[in-house]
Amino acid sequence: MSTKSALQIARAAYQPKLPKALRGALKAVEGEPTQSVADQEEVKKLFPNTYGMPYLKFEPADGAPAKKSLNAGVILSGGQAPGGHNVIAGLFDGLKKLNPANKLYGFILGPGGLVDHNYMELTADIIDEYRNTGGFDIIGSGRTKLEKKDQFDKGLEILKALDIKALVIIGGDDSNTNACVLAEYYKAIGAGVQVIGCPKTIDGDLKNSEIETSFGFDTATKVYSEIIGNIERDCNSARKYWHFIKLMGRSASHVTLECALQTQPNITLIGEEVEAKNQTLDDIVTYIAQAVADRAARGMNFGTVLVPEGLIEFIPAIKKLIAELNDVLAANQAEFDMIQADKKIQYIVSKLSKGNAAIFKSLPESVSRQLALERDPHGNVQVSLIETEQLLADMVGVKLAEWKKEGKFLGKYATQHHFCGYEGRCAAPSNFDADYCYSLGYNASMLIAAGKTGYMSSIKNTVAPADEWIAGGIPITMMMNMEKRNGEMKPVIRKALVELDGAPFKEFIKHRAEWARETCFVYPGPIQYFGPTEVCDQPTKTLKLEHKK
Ligand code: FBP
Repeated sequence: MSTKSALQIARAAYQPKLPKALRGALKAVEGEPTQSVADQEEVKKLFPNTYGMPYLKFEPADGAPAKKSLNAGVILSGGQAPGGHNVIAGLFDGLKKLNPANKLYGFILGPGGLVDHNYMELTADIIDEYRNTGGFDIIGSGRTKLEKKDQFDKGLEILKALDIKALVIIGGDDSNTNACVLAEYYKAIGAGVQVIGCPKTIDGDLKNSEIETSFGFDTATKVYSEIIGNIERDCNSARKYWHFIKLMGRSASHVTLECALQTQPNITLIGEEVEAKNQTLDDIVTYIAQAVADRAARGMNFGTVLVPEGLIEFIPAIKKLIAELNDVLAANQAEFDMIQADKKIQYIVSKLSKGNAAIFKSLPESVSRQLALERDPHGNVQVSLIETEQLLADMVGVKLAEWKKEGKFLGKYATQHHFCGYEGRCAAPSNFDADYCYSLGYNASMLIAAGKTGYMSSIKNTVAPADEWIAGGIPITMMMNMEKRNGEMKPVIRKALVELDGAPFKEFIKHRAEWARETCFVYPGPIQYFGPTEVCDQPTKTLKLEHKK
């Protein structure tokens, strides 16, 4: 039997705050019809049954209509993010409030559980064990891509067998894209199953004008900022190391930017800026080396560098290489699969254009192997496996050694590297994430009750106290555009990257020269769950800056 810590026991009793908007009887009020963020004609054609639906907002209603009982299913999809259990708890409580006879089934280990008919009923005693805890272990998560008709049909068999009328998919942009395709398909064939999405990902890149933040970002960045602060304090105590810290966030640099705002390290790389400035790997290395040399000239042979996990993909030359690699792999998959493991790299090089082949060969083998050979089921490069922090630390060392010979660098340079990734994804949710997730889940049950499909659960006004949050639904088709995936144009949710004219980035560039020159470290300390509200209930700096609070 597993033993619980004192914090876990105390935290289990926390009652997440539910916005006023979700208390009592509700009615769904329709707003303006929507259209996709781009490529309207193509997206509309692909989603004839779910395109253009209006925004929804829940408002108080008089008396609750009697509800027929219904069964719902839930799937956790993709990378873990703090608060997932509270989404499920909120969904469960909402369903039970609608009708105590309602049942909730969880599909095991992600979308694969639906296709393989692997499920369990989530009863009150199971849910109670997981309230306010981190992780996705209540039913597990997975990255199976739900995209083919036979998967949808196989899923429908079990949904029918369990009399499930609504499915909630808790996932990132890829998983919600799949939720949207599934909603469209089930509606088109009259399957009688609603599909609702929930915005999850620590990466913070599933957001738009209507979704203010994805859940898990708040907790993960607070955990990482605590770790970075601790490293900074160690760094400032020993004054002998440059610490290179890679931060999770596959495609966007939101996590890195938020942690920089919280901890004020000496150097922070933002992938989106690297791309916009058309920088090369050597430009980045020179930039860091110069900051190291400048501090050394003032007697400071130490510092911290934050590196976003997805940096490598933002370097324009490497981005082009990855795009060609994707095309080459998509066009030659069958032949490629037959090639002996030790000949695969050679095969790929033979298919690349001259320029890309040269770049590919110039990369360290560990990096080129990752770019070429290892993809997740959605076709993404697994950047968490590329040790960019070590690569940069070593390349800066080589540059400084050259400068030493030329008399341009007279200091000392010793490095340590760290990766803040998996350490933060399953932390116990902060009050913000505990409340936000519970509300997202509860709100999903209200979207189900309102008979909606193809919507994402939306909770807005999140910089205000939870009481004032606004609840509703956003058609997922509204977030779509067309992008090339595995060599084909596909409808996908547009990822939100760091905006270089956005308030968080502007705040960062206002300070970065000073943070590089001086030692301005901030030590945020651990997440606090109990105590004064200014300590426990703060949203991220990103959210506050984006919503000007
Ligand atoms: P999601 O987009 O599914 O939320 O996952 C995000 C993430 O945590 C990335 O930051 C990271 O690159 C990736 O998952 C790691 O994937 P895995 O868990 O499969 O190692």
